Formats: sequence, C-alpha cells, structure tokens
Amino acid sequence: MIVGTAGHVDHGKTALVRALTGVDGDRLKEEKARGITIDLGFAYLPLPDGHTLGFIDVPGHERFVHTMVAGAGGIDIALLVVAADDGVMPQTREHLAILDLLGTRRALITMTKVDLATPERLVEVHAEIREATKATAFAGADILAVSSATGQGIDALRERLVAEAHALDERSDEGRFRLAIDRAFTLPGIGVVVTGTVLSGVVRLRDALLISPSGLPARVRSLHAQNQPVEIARAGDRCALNLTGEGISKDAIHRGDMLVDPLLHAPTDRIDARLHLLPSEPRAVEPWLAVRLHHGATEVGARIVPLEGQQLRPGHSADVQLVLDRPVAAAVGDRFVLRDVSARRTMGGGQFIDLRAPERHRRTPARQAERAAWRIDDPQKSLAALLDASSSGRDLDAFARDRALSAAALQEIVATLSPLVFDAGEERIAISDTQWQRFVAAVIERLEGFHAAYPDLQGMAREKLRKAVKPELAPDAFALALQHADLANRVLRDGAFVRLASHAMQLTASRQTQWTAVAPLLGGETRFRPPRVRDIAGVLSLPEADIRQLLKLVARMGLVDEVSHDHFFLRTTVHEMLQIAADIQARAPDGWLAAAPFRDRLDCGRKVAILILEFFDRHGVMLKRGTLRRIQPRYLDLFAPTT
Ligand SMILES: Nc1nc2c(ncn2[C@@H]2O[C@H](COP(=O)(O)OP(=O)(O)OP(=O)(O)O)[C@@H](O)[C@H]2O)c(=O)[nH]1
Ligand SMILES: [Mg+2]
Repeated sequence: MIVGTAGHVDHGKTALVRALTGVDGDRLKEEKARGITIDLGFAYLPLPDGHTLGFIDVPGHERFVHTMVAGAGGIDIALLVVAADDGVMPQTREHLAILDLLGTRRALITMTKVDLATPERLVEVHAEIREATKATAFAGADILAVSSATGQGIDALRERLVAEAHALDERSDEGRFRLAIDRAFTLPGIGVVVTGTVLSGVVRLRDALLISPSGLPARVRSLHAQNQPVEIARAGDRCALNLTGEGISKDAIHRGDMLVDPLLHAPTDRIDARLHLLPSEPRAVEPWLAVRLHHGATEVGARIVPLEGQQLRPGHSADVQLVLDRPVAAAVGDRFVLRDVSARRTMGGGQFIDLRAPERHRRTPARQAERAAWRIDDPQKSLAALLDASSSGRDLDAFARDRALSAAALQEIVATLSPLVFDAGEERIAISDTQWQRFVAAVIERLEGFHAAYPDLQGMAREKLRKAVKPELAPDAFALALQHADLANRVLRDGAFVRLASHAMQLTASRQTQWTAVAPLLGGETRFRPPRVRDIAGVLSLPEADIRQLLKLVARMGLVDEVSHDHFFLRTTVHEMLQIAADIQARAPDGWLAAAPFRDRLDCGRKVAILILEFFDRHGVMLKRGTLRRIQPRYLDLFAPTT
C-alpha cells in the first residue's frame, strides 16, 4: 500500500514519516539547510507479514504544489497532516482539493504537534478540520492526534495504517502496463534508474517498453518493488527499474514521462475532458483560457475550450476540450488537475474522456453522444455505446489502446458485442449491427438517387459515395464493406465507379437525338475509316466538345470504342475488324498476321490500320513480334455483341 502525505508547509509531514519508518525523506542538502521539503521523499516500512508500507512524502510549501500533485497521483491512501498549533492553513485546503480532484478515496487525518497545543486548542483545530473536509471525499475520515516529538499516538497510527493495508483490495493487474515516472537518475555501476507507481498492468524483467511521449525504447534489466528486488511488479506497486537501451540516459528521461507497453505509445495534445471548477475560483472559465495541466507526474501548458455553453462557472462541472502545448501520454479516465498560469492556485480538475478529440465540429450533438459513450466506465458498455454513436465505425485497436486494455480483454468484449469488423490492414474497423443496416440502406438509397438523376452516367465515383453515406467509413474499410455479402450482389464496382447491379445506362432525350444523327456517320461504307470528332462536329455544325462527350458516353455504354484519340468506331465494326484479322491470320502460311493485308481488306490506309492494330495490342487481343502479330483466341469475343 502506498501512503501519500499532504498538508501545509512545516506541519510535520516529514517528521511523521520519519517517526513511523525511521527514514528521513529529506535527502537534499538544500532541504536539510532550509528545513523544508522541496522534492518528493520516499520511505518503506516492511511489515512482519510480508506487506510493505510505502510512503511518498510531499512538500507543503506553496511554491512546490506541482511536486505535491506529481506525488499524489499513484497513492492508495492520503495521510493529511494538520499541525495542532497552526490549524488548517491555505495548503491544507489546496492539498485537500487536489486529493479530491485526483479521486483519492481513502484518507486518514492526523493532528500533529499535539505536544505544542492546549486541550482547548486541540478541540478547536479538530472542529476546523471537520469544517475544511466536509465537502470532500474525506468528510468522515478519522482524526488521530500524534506527536513526532514525544511519540504520542505514533504506534496507534502505524497500527491503523497496517489495518488499512490489509483492508485494501488488491488492485487488478488487468490492462496494459503503464508507469508514471517521478524520478530518473544514474546509479554508479548500475546505470539509469527510473522510479514511479505502476498505474496498470504488470512488468517483468527483460520486458521491452517505451518511454512516452518521446518514444524511446527501453528494456528492464532489473526491477524493485517497494525497495525489494522482484521478477514481476504490478498495478499499485512502487517500482524502481534499471533501464537499458540505445538512447537511454538520465537526461533523455524526465519526471512526468510514462513508461509503457509499446502498444500504448500514442501521445496526444488534444483531449476532451470533464472539468470541475472549484467553487473557490474567482472567475468563470472563458474559451481559450491558458492554464497549467497536471497529469500523472507531468505538467504542461494548456488552453481550455468549454464545450457546453461559452463559460464554465465556479463550482460547476462541464465537458471541455484541453489543447496542450505539447503531447502527453495518457489514458481514458485519467485524472488531472488544473492550476493557473502563474502557478499560484489550484483551479479545478477532472477526468480525460476522449484522447483523440477533433479540432472541428467539437460541440455537435454527435460529439456529445460520443463523449457520453467514452465516459462509461465499463469498457464493454462504452464500446457498445461508441459503436452506436459513431458516425464512422470504430478502430478497435485504438479503442483498446486509449483505455490501456489487454488483447484478451478486447477480444472478450468483441466476442460479446460481435460487431461487424473490417480488417483494413493497419486498422480493424468495427461497426454495430444497427449502424451496418443503416449503412447498407444508405448506399443503396444514394446510388438509386444518383442513377435517377444521371441515367447516362455509369455510376458514382467511389470516393464521392463514401463521403455521402453515413456512417462514413475510412477508405479501406469502405472498399471491404462494399464486398460484404449484404451488398456484393446489389452493388458493382466499375473501375473508379460504383453502381447498382440493376442500373443500365440510358441516354437522355437530347443525347439520344444527337446519337441518332451521329451513328449513321460511323457506319456504312466508310465504317473502317469513320470520321473523327472534329469532322463529325463540322458535318453536324455542333460544338466539338459536345460530340466528344456524346461519344465517350456511348463508349461507356459499349456502343462504340475509342480506337485512337477522338477516333471512335462502332462496336460492331471493331468486332468485324477482329474477325477479318483472324481470317487473314488463318490464311497466312506462317500463321502470323501482317499489317499490309489487314490494311488492304479494310481499305482504311496504312496509318489507320496501324492505329487499329495497336488498339488491339493495348487490349491484349494480339501478341506482337516485330511487325507481325498473333491473335489470342480467348479474346476473340471481347468485342462481340452482348446478348
Ligand atoms: N514539537 C514538535 N515539533 C514537530 C513535530 N513534528 C514536526 N515538528 C517540527 O516541525 C518542523 C517542520 O517539520 P517537517 O516534518 O519538516 O514539516 P513538513 O510538513 O515536512 O514541512 P514541508 O515538507 O516543508 O512542507 C521541524 O522543525 C520538526 O522538528 C511534533 O510533533 N512536535
Ligand atoms: Mg517535509
């Protein structure tokens, strides 16, 4: 069990930890000289039953509140220290507020220095403490009277802590490994050591991990939990890890970094969160207010964008977007504390909701529904709600990563919810049954609408369709979705276009009129050397572009083929030419098709004959060797009339 001290400067926190454990947490020369705590202190008290009580001793001075927040993140129980002579003071209240915001559920309150106060004073301070804690999670906590100077009450307090340790539920090891680093230093002969509290999961010797947000790889060479060498450490343990790896050095690692399972490394600088603004705040939070964000052992500048209304008033809670000065390593549900930019006061705090918050459309009802879904504690219920709320399907691995879920936990959830999953390489996109039905209906409806509006187009551009349909799937997932059995027979892909299987292209009335005029020009005697686009336009006195468009259209319908640029032949003519070529080849003694006899039979001139043969080459109908060609028999029907 990890105990964290809290309380105003000079109220006797360090002295109390020393009285309980025999260890002096004030290690620094400056701390000794000034008689105050500056950095976090650590002490361990092994118990006869094998348990170890770990203590994190924090500074009380108002200038070091950021250090107190860094220390208070991973504790199991808070030990609030109030000096009987001084009574409740500003940092007593501020530390209380911070513990409350960090979600600390257990606390013991000690009234120290009782040797310095009269019995009347003790009664007074007792009442002050009750008053100060009444609106916090520690309202009913016991208040123990102690003196580190005389030893009064120390044994009773220790026994009480031992009882608390036994009553504490084992923390679950579930989830992937995360540890908030609060110290990094080098030990001679050993190397780089980091310390911190394991927030989730387990860590073993030789594990490969990452420092986040830097992304530096590290391997665990040795491992201590509660000051004892171990092979494995788990959530709730206070660890010291000797790390090795290229680039690992004391200067490359900082307080506030996270040591994580490599799969969890995905720093973020835009987070939607639930924020509670303390009632003591002088002003409401307005958009883009600059603050200091404290999370785990890290501290970073941030700006606040209220998402419900334009302001957040003191004493109220609301969803906000936090825009960070630099990315941090975080998980959904993590607690945070906000302090003002000049680091004078604690303003409020709360919990992270969504680590991948969008910059735009962040206040829409759809986003509100997504945040509500993320906020659900139970990961299975949360994913179910997210799948229903999602307007785009949900990347399963990103979901598991942001909640630090193990592979097994994710698998179990997916097996229970059994959503449709599209395995699109990097991503596995899940979509709920309801959303899938909606998607299928939307695809069909959109294509029907498109075909009705543009009967002469072969179909809708796939990317355009993807964006027009809700839920909007990512491109890879969308391509897979169109192949799903529910759609595969009804929707066809045609190059970059998508159409309904039932759709047959039709010309509009005006196009039909044009085609009726153009078609005879392509047939008849001159069908093997038909006029080009420009010639047709001249004959009919129509714009060239119009004729080109018409011919491209009827080409898609299979009535003509563009043999070379702007030179369209009737499909029946192309078929006929291929038959002629086959006939020539059949009669040739060497079995090869030459250009000259082909030109002679078509009477189209050498240049056009070559263009026609090259057209066949492009379609793979003919194999060319030198100037000769051989027809691939299996392609003979390529231009045959469809029945
Ligand atoms: N008489 C008496 N003095 C005490 C007691 N506890 C602490 N002190 C004295 O009070 C002074 C401050 O004690 P610390 O333990 O350093 O106080 P702290 O809360 O750790 O202070 P910061 O860490 O700087 O916030 C020291 O001179 C202690 O010797 C006590 O129970 N009785
Ligand atoms: Mg101290």
